[in-house]
Amino acid sequence: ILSACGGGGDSASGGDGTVLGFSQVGAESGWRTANTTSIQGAASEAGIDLKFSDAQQKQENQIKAIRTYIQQKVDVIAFSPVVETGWEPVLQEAKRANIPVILTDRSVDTTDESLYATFLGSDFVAEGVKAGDWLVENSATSDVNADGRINVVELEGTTGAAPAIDRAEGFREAIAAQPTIAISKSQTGDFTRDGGKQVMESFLNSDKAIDVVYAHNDDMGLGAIEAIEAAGLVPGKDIKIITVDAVKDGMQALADGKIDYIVECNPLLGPQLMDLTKKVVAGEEVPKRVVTEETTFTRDQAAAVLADRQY
Ligand code: GZL
Repeated sequence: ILSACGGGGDSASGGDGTVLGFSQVGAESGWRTANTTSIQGAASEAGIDLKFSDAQQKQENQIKAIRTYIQQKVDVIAFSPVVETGWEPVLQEAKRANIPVILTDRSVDTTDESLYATFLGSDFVAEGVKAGDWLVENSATSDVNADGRINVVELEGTTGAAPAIDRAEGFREAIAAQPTIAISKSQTGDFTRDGGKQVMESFLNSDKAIDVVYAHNDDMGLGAIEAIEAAGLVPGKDIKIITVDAVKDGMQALADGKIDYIVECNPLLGPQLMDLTKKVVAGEEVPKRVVTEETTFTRDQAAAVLADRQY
């Protein structure tokens, strides 16, 4: 879906005529819709003419959109790569067309760093480490099975996506500090609420001794809560839940005691993206990597900030 929105390129909107072509992953989660809102709002604020496309989580749609932006001779292309691999051909085409590319949110797996000007987004490995560290620090209070082990099941993000790969890696790095913690099952729920619910239903059907769910985003954690309650169990009590994002619905569940800990992944990348876009157009140096600022939330912390959350 290609749509033009944001500040017009003409002087009437105070715009400097910069045209930014953006290919978004889709609208799969609360995080994603908040990210889109931030980008569209920031483009209007900055007077940048935004051409926006929603790839519905399909890489071929993102590649098509990038090719369209190249044909339209936009000033800058930005996108959030749905998966890490398969981008070099279309990024070579953008480079040959002298159109700079900004990666936002997720990164690509390439050794040729000349294919993009900068990558603005979170450190997903660090997010996974924060999630694992919390479990290690709270493993004493977590219900352990008769065999003294803490049985973790993992709801993975989209297969091949940087946040899924890195959040899995960081979590495993952290829980290695506590050998009683073991991940018994891991399956993708594709970052969606329905995906998390369906996978959690299958986990519960085959395992009655689950102690912890580690979900790579709030939406899958919220789906898992539906499955846990449908099975007659109490989320946050019978089964502890750790998620990543900190969107409103996740923070509400945390404050309500159904989720135990949330690692924030900040979706409000719009203003920084527009600042980087203007710098790149002006030919100014930009850092190759801009890491997003973000924190973590316990139950009490969520309750304290819930009313003020923007998304
Ligand atoms: C993370 C982002 C992930 C979110 C999910 O930066 O790519 O994709 O964690 C979203 O909610 O679907």
